Amino acid sequence: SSTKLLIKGGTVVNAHEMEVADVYVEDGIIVAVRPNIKVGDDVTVLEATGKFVMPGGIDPHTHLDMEFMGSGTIDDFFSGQAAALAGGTTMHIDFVIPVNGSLLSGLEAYEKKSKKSCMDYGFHMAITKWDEVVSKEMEIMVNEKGINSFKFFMAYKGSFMINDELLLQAFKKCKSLGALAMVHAENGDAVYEGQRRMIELGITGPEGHALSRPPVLEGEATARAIKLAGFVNTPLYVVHVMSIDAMEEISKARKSGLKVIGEPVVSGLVLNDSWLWDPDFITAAKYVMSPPIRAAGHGKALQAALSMGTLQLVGTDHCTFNSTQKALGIDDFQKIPNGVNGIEERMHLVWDTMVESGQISVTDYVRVTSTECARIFNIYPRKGAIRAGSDADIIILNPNSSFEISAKSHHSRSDTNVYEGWRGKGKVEVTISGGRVVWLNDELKVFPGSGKYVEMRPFSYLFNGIGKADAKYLSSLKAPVKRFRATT
Ligand code: DUC
Ligand code: ZN
Ligand code: ZN
Ligand code: ZN
Repeated sequence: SSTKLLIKGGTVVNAHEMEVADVYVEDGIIVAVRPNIKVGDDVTVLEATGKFVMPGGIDPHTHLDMEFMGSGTIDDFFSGQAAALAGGTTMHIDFVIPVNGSLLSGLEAYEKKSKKSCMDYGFHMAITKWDEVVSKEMEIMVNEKGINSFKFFMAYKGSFMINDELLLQAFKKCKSLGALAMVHAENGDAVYEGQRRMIELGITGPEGHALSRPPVLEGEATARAIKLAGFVNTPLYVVHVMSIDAMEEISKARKSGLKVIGEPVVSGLVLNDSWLWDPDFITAAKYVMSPPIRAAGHGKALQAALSMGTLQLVGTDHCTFNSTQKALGIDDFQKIPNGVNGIEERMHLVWDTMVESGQISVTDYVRVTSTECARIFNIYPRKGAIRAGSDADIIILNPNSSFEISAKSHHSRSDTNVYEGWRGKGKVEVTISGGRVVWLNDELKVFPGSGKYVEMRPFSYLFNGIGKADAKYLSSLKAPVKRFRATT
């Protein structure tokens, strides 16, 4: 059976232009985008006059159904994606965690977990140790499994962290595969020292988490990763940019021509660290994530960087734990499972904070919430565009209606929400996923198994020119200098 859908009279927004037009969808694909499309009465019509018709959001950074710090995240691929759809996000890219270091076993596990998906999704691969076996497995991931990005950890000393020597090998491997290297940039050795210091001082509460890993450690690791990636001439993607310190390193690198992508997450853009000092443990602990949410000025600076293009796209690091799980760290902040929600709130909060406030345009909104992610991970224009041939992942946003965030009404399984009580302008009234209306009149209609795995191919636009730059560099090297021993 073919589902036919017409979205009538809305302002269709893409990353570079907007126009009043109708959008006609058949069998999950956008067939036509132009004014005054005439259709028969077998077509479902959605009225969108005065509203924005935009590509569904793509969240580049989530953790669904993940084992982390002794706990499993509360949201799995069904509840997390249902929440996403209710908030206007129609695709996410989740991080596969290897099993005992094996990428293949890790992927197998995530293939099972994601069977219940109700929206499209892709995978990054986290690398939790580095050796020749892993290096070989990376080839399989890229060439056969549709994964074109690998995340390396400069933090989590004693578990995931890899040193600079291995990081360089890993970067070179990514480059040879045309895959994008990503880093969690915090100096793990220094974080370890910071944690020891807090415990010595008797600071065991959630504020100790922030104090033990200050912005300077994020800035240092970001700078180091950028310089090492530049040394082997491969692009770099810095996940969860939380501080001015890290952002300024990215800014400097981009000005010098390096291919560096910076991803702020919603929590870092709109929250500040004041909650971490709340006397109620759970209230404070729910804001614990790594890198930490920073003092107020950082978020504002990250917003400005996003508006200027210094940072390119917004993720969430959605990684939810409920109150009982957060309570594991009641005597020691190091045991609080790290992570906050955001997959459902991202589209609304970016609209409210960036567009409503006048910091970015509506077209830029589409770019930072959807199109740029699709381009970086090489799935554009299948995703990230409202145009003939693209997947029918579409939202209708009403700029004149408002949203309100609460754990009482959200669709995540988490019992708390770090954006509790937030009210704002601009509401996602309709979400269309793969041509099906899944969110309408505040009601979700989602089915486990309806989401598709989106394979991502290597060599996105970020790799353009790299071969040439390498050739130029190599040819600029002179032949070895012939030396003679001086005769005296
Ligand atoms: N940080 C978090 O807060 N959660 C998941 C992983 C990470 O790096
Ligand atoms: Zn473009
Ligand atoms: Zn991380
Ligand atoms: Zn993460």
